[in-house]
Amino acid sequence: MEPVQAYQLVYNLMSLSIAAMGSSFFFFVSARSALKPENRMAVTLSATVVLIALYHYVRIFNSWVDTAGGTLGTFNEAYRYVDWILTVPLLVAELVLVLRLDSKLESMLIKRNVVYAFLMIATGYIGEMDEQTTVVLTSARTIWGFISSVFFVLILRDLFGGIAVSIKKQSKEIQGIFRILRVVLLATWGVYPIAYLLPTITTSIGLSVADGMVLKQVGYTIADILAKPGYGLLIWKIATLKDKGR
Ligand code: RET
Repeated sequence: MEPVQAYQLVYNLMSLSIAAMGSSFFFFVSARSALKPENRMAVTLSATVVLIALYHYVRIFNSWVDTAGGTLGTFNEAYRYVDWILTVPLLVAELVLVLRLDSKLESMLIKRNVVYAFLMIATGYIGEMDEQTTVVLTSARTIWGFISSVFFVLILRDLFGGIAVSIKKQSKEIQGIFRILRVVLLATWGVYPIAYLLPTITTSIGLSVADGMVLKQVGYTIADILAKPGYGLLIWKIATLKDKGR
């Protein structure tokens, strides 16, 4: 990729992300007030998530511009991790909350998965600081990435196993949307570990180190738009069905 094109691609995606976070914040705040009070919490969390992300994307965008895409100084990746460490536990919690499971199961699932989410991001961050650009199994990027993935698998195990049992008690419509939501979650959350490893494989597939960094930013940014506003819309849809008593 030409350096200028690469810079602009990421610049435009980050700009789109700011627009997506800001507009979806407005939507979630308006939509939540139309729900019955007992169904509002999950949508409130969606609004909180996109507001946190709006702030961080302004910082991320500024860092991209200030460092000319990492070519004039170090692009600050820490903003993403601060954003994720705050938002991923909230995203997990809203998924459990919107289903209105029995309160014992609900509190157990939330507590456990909030801890897993926190550890997944914290351990991933340690590896992210390693600027490894070739595949080396013993590099900090690979090892911490692996440790982080263990927590990722534990979250998926609860979402696909733990919750699945109580999902059978939900209405057919909610079961249908929940299935879509799970696939969306797997497909979008799965992009993060792939993007994380991209910088280490680009040189082996004939791309440059700079391409690897750009593709990682593209992957993280698109995944964030789908995993926050996109996911929030599905959560809102479930909340509206609960509202109608379905
Ligand atoms: C890391 C490190 C490498 C291994 C794994 C990772 C997973 C990250 C995930 C992030 C999800 C973020 C979301 C943000 C939206 O608000 C940390 C990249 C497994 C799953 C959903």
